[in-house]
Amino acid sequence: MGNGDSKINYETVDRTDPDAARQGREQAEEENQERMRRLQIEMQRDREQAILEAQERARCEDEEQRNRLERQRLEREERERQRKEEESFCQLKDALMNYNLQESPRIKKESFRDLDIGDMDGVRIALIGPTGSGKTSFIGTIQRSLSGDSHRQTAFEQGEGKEGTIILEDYNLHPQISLLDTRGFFDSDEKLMDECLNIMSGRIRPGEEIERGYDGSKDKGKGGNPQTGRKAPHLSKYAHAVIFVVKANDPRLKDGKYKNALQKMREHFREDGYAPVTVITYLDKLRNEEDKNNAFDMASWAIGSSSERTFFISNYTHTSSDTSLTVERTALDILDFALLSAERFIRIKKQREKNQREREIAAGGASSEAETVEQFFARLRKKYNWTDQGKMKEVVSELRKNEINTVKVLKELWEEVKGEIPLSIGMKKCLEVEIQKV
Ligand SMILES: Nc1nc2c(ncn2[C@@H]2O[C@H](COP(=O)(O)OP(=O)(O)O)[C@@H](O)[C@H]2O)c(=O)[nH]1
Ligand SMILES: [Mg+2]
Repeated sequence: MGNGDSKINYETVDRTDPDAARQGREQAEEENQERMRRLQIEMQRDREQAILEAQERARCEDEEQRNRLERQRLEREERERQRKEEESFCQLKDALMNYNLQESPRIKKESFRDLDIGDMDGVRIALIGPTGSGKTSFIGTIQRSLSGDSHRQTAFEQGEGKEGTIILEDYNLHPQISLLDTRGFFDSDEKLMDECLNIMSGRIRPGEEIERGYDGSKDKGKGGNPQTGRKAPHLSKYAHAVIFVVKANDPRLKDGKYKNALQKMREHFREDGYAPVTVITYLDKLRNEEDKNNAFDMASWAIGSSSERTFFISNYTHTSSDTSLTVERTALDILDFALLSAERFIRIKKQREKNQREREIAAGGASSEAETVEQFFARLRKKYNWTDQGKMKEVVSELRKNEINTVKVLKELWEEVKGEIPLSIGMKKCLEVEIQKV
């Protein structure tokens, strides 16, 4: 890392103004709820009709009429099945539209118990795959499945000449979900690929030299972009889940070079705790089950993915954009699965952070904001060989009376309380130094 002249541009794509986006979301949500209400009415009507038909069937003696009623019954049952499917799709859509990591994660809420995720502003899902595999179309398909026609296919409308210059591009799909489109990834040199992976998986740690990676060239006006010019990415800025996107029967997948690159990435991700999902696009070009099996075998040979984590989809494209419940259902299922995977990743990372903090505190090392005042004083006592334990207890209980329980609060209120703390000037000096380090 470090001294190469490679350059990664990482920008947030937001083509709509926030107000319009919010309005679009509200409208889409209302439309979806209206659709659910309509379905419920229709389903109720079907149920009523079913009762009437059953009565009619019981009365009926004529053979021909009985056959007619039987056909009617089968048709109605088929209709009911479709409506149930549509309803379940609308419910998933509603849940995803209202997605909130803190309030309503897709994993059990208790999974985050004892972990502070208040600093996470959502989840980011990275899409990885060769040029032409359908990444951008897939983003467009998800966007449309989630927001209906209100912001139709914004991901499709990107400028052409960008490929190759912008390698990582964030789409704000939803206030809490963004999709990271990796462009021209496979075509660039290996060093650049490494750096991309490092940023995505948070392997480049705070303090390392990566500012140049976050090129601020797109940062003109608008008060700056929070993604760019950032020195050390916070967990909330990493990719939290990975989706490999490959085109069904893409001949490149047979090439050992691609296989190498894909498996190298997979290895890299595994180490970091990701469980990547695979999406095989161009389902519309597969004629039968055998084609599908072949496509799966080829993708799985190249990526090493398992069948439980692999999905097939026919993306919405410029030429095929008729609304399809099957396509949208698949797109949202994949999104849902990826969110789940992202949340598990966040949980693992947060748990690791917490363990690390506790170890550091126990070892008397670097302090943290969450450290309690007791822990803080215990640590300082060891470090500076303070002997007067009674004094220490008195100070802590004085602080506690004033609702100062953690070092963070102590730091914030230091100016107000420092005069009142019953400690020697020397001890206060040490305290001051340590508080500054927090
Ligand atoms: N028939 C079909 N075409 C697709 C599908 N997904 C993408 N495409 C087309 O494949 C081409 C490349 O897709 P694009 O999303 O730009 O790929 P990217 O380079 O990975 O972002 C475009 O012409 C798309 O319209 C699909 O599922 N079926
Ligand atoms: Mg693209």
